[in-house]
Amino acid sequence: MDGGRPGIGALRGSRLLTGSGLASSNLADAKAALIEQARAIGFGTIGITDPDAIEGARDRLQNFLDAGSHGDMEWLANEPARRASPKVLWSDVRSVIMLGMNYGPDENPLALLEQKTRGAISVYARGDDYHDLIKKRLKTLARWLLATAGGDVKVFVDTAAVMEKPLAHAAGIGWQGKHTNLVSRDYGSWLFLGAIFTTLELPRDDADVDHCGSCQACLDICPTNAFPAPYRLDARKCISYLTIEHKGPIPREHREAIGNRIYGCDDCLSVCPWNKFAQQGHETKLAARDELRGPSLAELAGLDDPAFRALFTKSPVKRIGRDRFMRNVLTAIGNSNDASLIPAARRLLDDASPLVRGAAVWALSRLLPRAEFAALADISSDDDDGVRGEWAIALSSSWPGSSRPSTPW
Ligand code: B12
Ligand code: SF4
Ligand code: SF4
Repeated sequence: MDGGRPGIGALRGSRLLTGSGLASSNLADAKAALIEQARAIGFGTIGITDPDAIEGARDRLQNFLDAGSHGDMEWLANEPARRASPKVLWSDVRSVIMLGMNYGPDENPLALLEQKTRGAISVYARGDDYHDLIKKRLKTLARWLLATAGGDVKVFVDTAAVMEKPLAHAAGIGWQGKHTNLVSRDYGSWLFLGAIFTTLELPRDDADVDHCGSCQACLDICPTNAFPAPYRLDARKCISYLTIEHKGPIPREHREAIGNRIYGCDDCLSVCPWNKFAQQGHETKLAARDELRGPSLAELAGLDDPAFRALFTKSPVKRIGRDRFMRNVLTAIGNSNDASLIPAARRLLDDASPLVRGAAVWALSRLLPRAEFAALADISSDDDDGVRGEWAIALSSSWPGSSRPSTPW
């Protein structure tokens, strides 16, 4: 998800025997002990692969980039050769250890989508930021490996130029489903991934096989039709991209389909039949905080910057900043069909951020009868071209006013 953080942690180790007393020559024993250790510190699944195992991913990554499917995630297009090959990233790497951490939800995320006055934050972002937790655990495991079997290591979670899904597929901890994410027979779609690169030549696992069969539930449910084909995502249409990575106004054609999703989207993950084997996550830091399970849109719309930061302390949501978040909240308000939210949107018409003002215009254009909306418009007074454009488009577009709620004032 996240291209903005430093993603590599390097540790250098001695080649001497220490720790559990395993002989470094006995790499099979080292692997067995590593698996045990990984489970003890909270990784539900682990597999090991050859750094050259994802050769095929290079062309697919290039196709994805050539099609512009990465949108404005320019960091994804930087140095594709490094991204598609662990050895180009680090020539000394001999084995890639892939790890998965279960974050199975305790309720069906799809249920919240019906509650239009509440915001849906995707499951992965309802607790503490997984990057921090997983990075710490990966380092603990990597230090243990150094002390036990020697070698050098680097750890990665999400943010570095590593293709974690194909590597995890090759390491046998699941397969890349048609929604492009890794699916596990033990955890369904709910696994975070992390990687340890090591100079040790550890025994490899077999790649998993694709168990999607004729199912295409994830493709069918996608609200924005973000899959041009099975196994291929156009991120520019994905609600996760639009609400998290995309910085500007949300393109008009996707606003309605976003519904009440204010941070990320879980639809394609939630509908996967392999979730019947999923287990509820046990990491307390990743567990949903009560205040982030469907927070009230009216209350969220009242957050200033300090209040936003306080509410989202340690949460990944904090990363997008208050203005981008408020844009998302206003999009959900515009989709609520609930007149009680008009005052909240009305107040944000005067916000300091043009991104927020523009989104407030759109939300009000959806909630107010035409005459009342037009009476609010003072297009010439906004000094931002984008906001003036929102007014102009809203005023000129056809008005399906009959179904609009009346104003509460
Ligand atoms: C960029 C990114 C995004 C982007 C783009 C997503 C994408 N699918 O590429 C956006 C912002 C949209 C995004 C959204 C999400 N993300 Co994200 N994201 C990443 C990131 C940083 C890089 C992914 C990447 O390399 N994309 C480039 C494309 C080209 O790679 P790819 O998806 O592997 O593409 C493959 C397929 O297209 C396949 N392919 C193409 N054609 C064909 C044909 C056939 C027949 C086959 C078999 C395969 C195939 O080959 C390609 C190469 O393997 C990774 C972390 C990492 N460093 O890997 C996290 C990561 C993928 N995200 C993650 C998560 C949790 C999410 C969300 C669920 C968050 C949310 N709830 O909102 C959504 C899911 C949306 C979705 N359906 O993918 C997790 C997924 C865990 C898992 N179990 O797989 C990761 C691994 C982070 C982590 N460390 O846990 N994300
Ligand atoms: S996360 Fe949502 S919008 Fe993105 S591909 Fe999956 S269902 Fe579609
Ligand atoms: S929903 Fe069906 S097609 Fe999609 S990943 Fe799951 S099994 Fe595969």
